[in-house]
Amino acid sequence: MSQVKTNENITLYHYWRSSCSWRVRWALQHKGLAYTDVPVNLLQNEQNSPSFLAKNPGGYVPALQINAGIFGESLAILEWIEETHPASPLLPKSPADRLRVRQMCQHIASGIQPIQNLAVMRRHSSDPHEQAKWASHWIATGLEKFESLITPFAGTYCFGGELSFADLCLVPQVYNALRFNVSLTPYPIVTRINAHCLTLPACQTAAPQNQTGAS
Ligand SMILES: N[C@@H](CCC(=O)N[C@@H](CS)C(=O)NCC(=O)O)C(=O)O
Repeated sequence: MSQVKTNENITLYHYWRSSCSWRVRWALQHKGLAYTDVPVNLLQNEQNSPSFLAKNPGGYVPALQINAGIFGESLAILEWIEETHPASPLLPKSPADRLRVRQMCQHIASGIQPIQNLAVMRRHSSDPHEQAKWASHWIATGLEKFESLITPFAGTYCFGGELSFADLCLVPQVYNALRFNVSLTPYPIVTRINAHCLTLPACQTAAPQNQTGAS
């Protein structure tokens, strides 16, 4: 990715395996925006340390520092990236099409991901086996509905022939699905889009295994 000249000084607080962080890393890479990365180790509960909570009171990664301000919520961050760096767009042109892409994003970001978050799984059970069963159930249910949702619109990507926020949400969610042994066989469109996106250099550079601290 060639880097774009930008007036912002960007720092990303993130965790290598966090699907929400991957969305933002991918958008930054896709737009060619340079950033400093600061790993936040979720397994060591660093997201709840006083120093991190002072940065993002939500206690979640990712958080993006832009010059003096620091912001949480991956989809809000994606919107900022798109608004301030419109080249190589990640949203379609018409409002109705944008609405459809945002619907796809929310299906994953509000409907699937939160239920298999670390804090939620731990609250559900202290047994790792039970936690995994919980996560795989909700991911499979969510992906089944996502497959139906995108069926009328999908092309190479979730929405037609152009990469969009929806793909940035889908691929990290599929990564989580595989971590929890969810079979992708019932979701052929999701499987095809995921396989294609994984060939994109920006997606790869942003992928979990290529981040600091990955094991
Ligand atoms: N809605 C938030 C959710 C962020 C989120 O759930 N992040 C996860 C990692 S993907 C996290 O920090 N989990 C820490 C925890 O569960 O304590 C976003 O999209 O940024």
